[in-house]
Amino acid sequence: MNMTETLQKLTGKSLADCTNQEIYLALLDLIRENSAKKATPVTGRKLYYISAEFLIGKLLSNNLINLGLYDEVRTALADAGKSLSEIEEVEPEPSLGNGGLGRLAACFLDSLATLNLPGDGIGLRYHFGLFHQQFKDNLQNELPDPWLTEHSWAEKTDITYPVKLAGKSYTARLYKLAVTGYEGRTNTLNLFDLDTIDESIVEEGISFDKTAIAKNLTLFLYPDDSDEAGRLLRVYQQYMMVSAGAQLVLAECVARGCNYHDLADYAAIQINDTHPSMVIPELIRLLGEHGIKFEEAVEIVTATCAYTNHTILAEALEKWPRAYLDKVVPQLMPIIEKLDELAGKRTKDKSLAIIDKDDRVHMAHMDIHFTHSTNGVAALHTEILEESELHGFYELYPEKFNNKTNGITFRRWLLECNPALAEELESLIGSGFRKNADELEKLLTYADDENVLNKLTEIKSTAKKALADWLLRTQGVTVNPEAMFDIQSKRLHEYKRQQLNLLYLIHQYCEIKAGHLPPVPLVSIFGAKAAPAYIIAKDIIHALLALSEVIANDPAVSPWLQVVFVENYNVTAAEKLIPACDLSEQISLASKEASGTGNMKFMLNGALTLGTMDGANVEISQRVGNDNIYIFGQTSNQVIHRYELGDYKASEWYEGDPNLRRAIDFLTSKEMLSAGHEENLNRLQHELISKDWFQTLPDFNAYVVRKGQALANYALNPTEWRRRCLVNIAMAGFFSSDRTIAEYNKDIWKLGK
Ligand code: 26Q
Repeated sequence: MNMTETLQKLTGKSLADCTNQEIYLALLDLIRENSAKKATPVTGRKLYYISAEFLIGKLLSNNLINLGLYDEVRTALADAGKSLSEIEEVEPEPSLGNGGLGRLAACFLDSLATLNLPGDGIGLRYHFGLFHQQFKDNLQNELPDPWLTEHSWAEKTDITYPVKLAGKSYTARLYKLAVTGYEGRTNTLNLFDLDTIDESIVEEGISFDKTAIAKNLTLFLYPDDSDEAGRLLRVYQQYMMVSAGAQLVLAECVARGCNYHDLADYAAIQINDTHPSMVIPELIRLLGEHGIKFEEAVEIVTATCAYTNHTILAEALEKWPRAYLDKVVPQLMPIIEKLDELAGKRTKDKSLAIIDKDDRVHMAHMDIHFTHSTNGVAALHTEILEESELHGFYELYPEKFNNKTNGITFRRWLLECNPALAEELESLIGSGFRKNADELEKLLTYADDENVLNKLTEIKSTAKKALADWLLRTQGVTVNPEAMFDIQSKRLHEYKRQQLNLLYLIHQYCEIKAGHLPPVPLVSIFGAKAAPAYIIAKDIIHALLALSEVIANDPAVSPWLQVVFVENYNVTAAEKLIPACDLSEQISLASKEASGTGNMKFMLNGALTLGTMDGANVEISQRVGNDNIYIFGQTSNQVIHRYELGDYKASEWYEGDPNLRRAIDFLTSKEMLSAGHEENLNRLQHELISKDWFQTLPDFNAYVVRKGQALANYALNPTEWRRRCLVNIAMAGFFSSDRTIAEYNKDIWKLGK
C-alpha cells in the first residue's frame, strides 16, 4: 500500500474530502503503529530520567521525521491538496515545562532513542502545563493552556500505584507517551496523574483552590509558590512523581529478573535538578519494605542514582522547611533524618548537612551525599560548582563531580525547523551530519565560497520573510524583513537581563531622536514568560511593551527601530523565530546562566551571538573563535569578586554615566507614561537605581559598544558577516545532545541494549 492508500484506509475516505482534524487523527494512528514496531526489549541497565518538566513541543512532524515518514506523508497530502504545515496547527503544544531544564529533558529523550539506548522519562501529566500568556494593556495575563484532548499522544494504561500523601491514600495512574528516535528505537515517557483531577475548579485566570489535593495535584506545572499552600502543593507534586516513579522502576526491574539487591545493574536514575530528589529516601523506604536494611539500601540507591545541578541561584536551590515534609511525607522523615546522621559521620562541616540549624532540608545536599555523580551543565558552571558554590562537597567527594555540557537535538532544531538550511547543507557536505553532527565541520571548506555564502543569505532572507508572515498572522504586527533581526527569547528573569536589552533600546531611541541614525534598521524581538508572582519580571515585560508602543507611534524612529514582544512564547514559536535570527542575545550576568541552550539553537541556524562569557557561551566562543562571536562585559570572576566585596552601588553607576542616566530616566518619561503605568515603571526604575542585583549597569556601556559593532558589521560587510555565520553552523556539532548523551552514558549510566 502506498502512503495515500494507507492514510485513506485510516480516515475511511478520500484524503481530499478530509478535514485537517481528520487527517491529524489518522496520522496519530499511523505514528502509533510505526513507533510501536520499534519498541525494543531491554537487556542490562536502563535509564530513568526523572524530571518535573518535559518541554516536548508538538510531536507530529518530529515523529514523522524520526520514523522516516515525513517526505512520503507530505507528498501524499500535497497530492490531495492538503498542507502538512496547516495540519500541524491542529495539534496543541504540550507545554510541560518552563524553559531550558524541561527542553533539555525533551532533547535528551530524543537523543537516547536515536542512539538506540534504553532510556525512559518519568514525570507528571499536568493538565494545563505552563500558563498561556496574554498581553492586555501592556501587561501579562495568565490563562490556562489546555493540551489534553480526547486524542492525545499520552495513552492511558491500567497500571496504577498507591501513593500516600499527608497520611491519605491516592492512586497514581500511568500514561505512556511514545518517544521515537531518528532511525532509532522507541522509548517511553511515563507520565503520572490522578483520576480525580477536576479541571472545573480553575477560576479566574489560573487561580484555584490549592488545598484540594485530589482535585488539583496535576492541574498545573509549578503552581504559584508565593504562598504556603502553593509551596506545599509543589511538595505534594514532587512526592507523587517520585513515589509512583520509584514503584515503576522497581516493578520493571523485577520483571526483568532484578532481586532488589542488584537494582543498580538494572536501573540508572538521573535526578534532573532537585525537584525529584525525594526519590532517594523513597527508594530506600521501598527497598526496606522488601527486606533490605538501611545501610545496604543506601548503597544500592547511591549506586543507582545520579544528580544534575542546573543553577547556582540560591533561591532556586530547594530547601524545604521540615514542617512541610513532616506534613506531606511523614513516612520519609525518619529516613531523611538517618541520612542526615550518616552525612554527619562523613563530615563535621555543618554547611554540608542535609537538615540545617533552622530545620530546613537541603535537597541538593542529600543528592550529593547519596548519589554517585553530581554534574554541572557547562564547563564554566561545573568549575563554579567545584571552586565556589559546592566547594566543600567537592573536597569531600572529588570523584563524584563531573561536567556534561548541554546539547540540543538537531532533529528538531535543524532538520524540522529549518529544512531549507538542512537541504543546502546536505547538498554541500552530504547527509552524514544528520546522524553525526561533527560532520558539519566539513562546511568550513566553503567559508570563502561566495556562491555558498550567497545561498546562506538567501535561506536566511526566506526564513525572515516567513517569520514576518507568521508575526503578521499570529501577532498582528508588521515587520520589515530587510531589517536586522535581533532576538532574545528565554524565560524572563533578572539574571538573564532582558532589562539590559531594554536600556539599550531606549538608548537607541534617544540616539535616533537626536539624529544619530544606525547603519541598519533593527527589529528587536522578545519572547518570554514571567512567573506569575515575579513582580519585577512582569514590570520588565510591561516596560518593553510600552516602549514598543512609544516607538511604533513615533514616525521619526519607527523606520529604524522596532520592538516586538511575541505573545505566548513556546516551543512552537521558538521554531519560527530561531531560523530567522541574525543576532542572538545571550546577555546573562556572567556566572549566573548555568549553560543556556537557546544559544546553541541560534548558532546552529546561522545567527551570531552577542553574549557575555557565561554558561555555554564560553564554549561556543572557544569553538568559533573570538572573531565569530560578539563577547562583552564582566567575566564571572569579576562578578563573583564584586559580590564578595559586597560594595556594588547601582546609584553610583547611574550618577556617573549620562547615557545610563538618560536611559533609566526615560522609563518614567511622559512618552513612557502615555503607554504604560506609573506604578510598574517607577518600581522598575527604582529597582535599577537602588538594587540592580544582577549588575546590569556595569555592563551597559560595553553592551552598547559591542552591539553597535555587530550592527555596523552586518550593514557594511555582509559577505564577512555571512562567513561568520557559516563558521558558527560548522562548529555547532559539539552542541548536539547526541554528544551529551554519549558522554552521560560513558561516564555515568553505562546502559545496556
Ligand atoms: C524551584 C523552587 C520553587 C519553585 C520553582 C523552582 C524552579 C523551577 C524551574 C527552579 C528551577 C527551574 C528551572 C530551571 C531551568 O530551566 N534551568 C536552566 O536549565 C538549563 C538546562 O540545563 C540551562 O541551560 C539554563 O542555564 C538553566 O537556567
